[in-house]
Amino acid sequence: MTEQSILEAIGRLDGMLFINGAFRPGAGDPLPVENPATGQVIGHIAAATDAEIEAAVQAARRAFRPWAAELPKTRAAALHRLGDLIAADAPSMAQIMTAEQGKPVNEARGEILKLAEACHFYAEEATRVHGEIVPNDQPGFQSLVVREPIGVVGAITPWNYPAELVGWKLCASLASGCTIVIKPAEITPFTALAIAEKCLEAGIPAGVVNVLTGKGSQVGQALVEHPQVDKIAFTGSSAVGLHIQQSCPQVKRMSLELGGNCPMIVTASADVAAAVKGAARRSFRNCGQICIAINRIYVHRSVYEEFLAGLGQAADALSVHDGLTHPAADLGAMASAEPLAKTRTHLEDALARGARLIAGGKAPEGAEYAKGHFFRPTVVADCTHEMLVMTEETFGPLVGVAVYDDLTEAVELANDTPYGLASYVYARDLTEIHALSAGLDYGNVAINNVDAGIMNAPYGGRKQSGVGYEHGREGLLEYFNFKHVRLHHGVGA
Ligand code: TXE
Repeated sequence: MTEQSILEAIGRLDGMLFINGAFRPGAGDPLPVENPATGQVIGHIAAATDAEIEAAVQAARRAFRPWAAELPKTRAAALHRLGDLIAADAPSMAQIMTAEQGKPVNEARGEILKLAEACHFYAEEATRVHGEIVPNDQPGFQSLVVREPIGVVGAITPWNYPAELVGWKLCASLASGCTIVIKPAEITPFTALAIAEKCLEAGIPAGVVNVLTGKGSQVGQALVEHPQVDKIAFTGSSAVGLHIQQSCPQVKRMSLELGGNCPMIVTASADVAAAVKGAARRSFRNCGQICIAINRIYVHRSVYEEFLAGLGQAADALSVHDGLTHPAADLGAMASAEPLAKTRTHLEDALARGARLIAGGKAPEGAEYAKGHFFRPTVVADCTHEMLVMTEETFGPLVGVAVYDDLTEAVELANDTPYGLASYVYARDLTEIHALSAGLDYGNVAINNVDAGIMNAPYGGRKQSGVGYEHGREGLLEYFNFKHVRLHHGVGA
């Protein structure tokens, strides 16, 4: 797609809301959306007004009973159509995502295709939500456990994975029979609106899916507080997640996928080359703007310098470019000035406290980078827990490396954080592998790989990384209430 055709594709979504099965121009104040690689304004969102928020929630309310009453195979067929439509339009949806978020087009297309896979996965799961018949302790009784969809879901999503982090909530809602009102991040609204277009094309009934744009503190907060929103599905910062929990005026179901500060441990028995490859991928993909990104690495002294040399070379070999003009680049622009500023702060703090710069450390040089939020993949070594890079989520292309001697010490350091989302281990000694997978206090432990989240296994964190799960059967059951029906046959009354 040319830049002009991208702007035309975004143009039809500019300022729009998706309410009750139709796009309508928002009546609220326009907020600009920028291309983070160039600073160019590519469109605007309308801050949804109270009346528009009410219209979306009421549309979802009205659509809930009929949608929940559909046969599972009907909901599954809609999800399969949606997955096919998204996959077919992946190239142009990817360009829209890159224009608003910055990740290179090839990476954006990969995310869109994974969203299509999620549609097909949840289509299959929709037809397998079985209840249970529980054996009773008294003759003549039988207990049935019935799963019933919760109702209207308010989904509030961030900017780092604008398709998947919307899609996982959308798919689970559609599969379970819930209806949904989505509030995407202010800086990445157009991907969510493009997904809504596919829902319309897929023939999903009016009101089942709605998209409101606007500021989180207004539109997101309105969904949290709305008495007719039955569940909140949130992905974002731990600070906002906690605020949502504390500010919600009713008791309602919540699934909160929050921040992380993920460690990696490389033991003396590790395949160091594999560990370097995994660390480079998981530390710098999407510019490190992912909750399961590796923030800090603990390396056994016997392989420390070998690992550092390898990771330094791997980081320096990564390409950084405007993701639209260089679709195959390894890193694009960071999504906004905020994560870039935080990355610089963590880097300066580490160097000031004695860290050693191994790779990167500054923005790439050249005219193409002048107007965007670019930064080289950066590695600092000899880190300690006095440094922000080892104790706070950076959410940028910066990773801190520390040396260790004793495995127990490495586990203590890795667990020394209020977060508990994902952790990574490279080791070939089985005793070490068992000790680490048991000792690491995280929702996900990846051993000799860096793929912490797959669609058919539960994905979620503990501690300040959130509550609830996405993916898998567990992720779908987050959208159901359970009803215990205790039946007496009347025999032997
Ligand atoms: O998250 P925010 P952002 C972390 C990461 C990152 C930080 C900020 O540390 O640096 O969060 O990222 C809406 N009531 N993660 O800005 O601010 C907001 O409009 C209701 C980890 O994306 O939490 C947006 O739609 N909603 C995470 C959404 O919440 C509110 C992925 C997320 O915004 C609100 C992303 C309010 N008061 C960020 N304030 C992960 N686990 O991957 C904001 N919002």
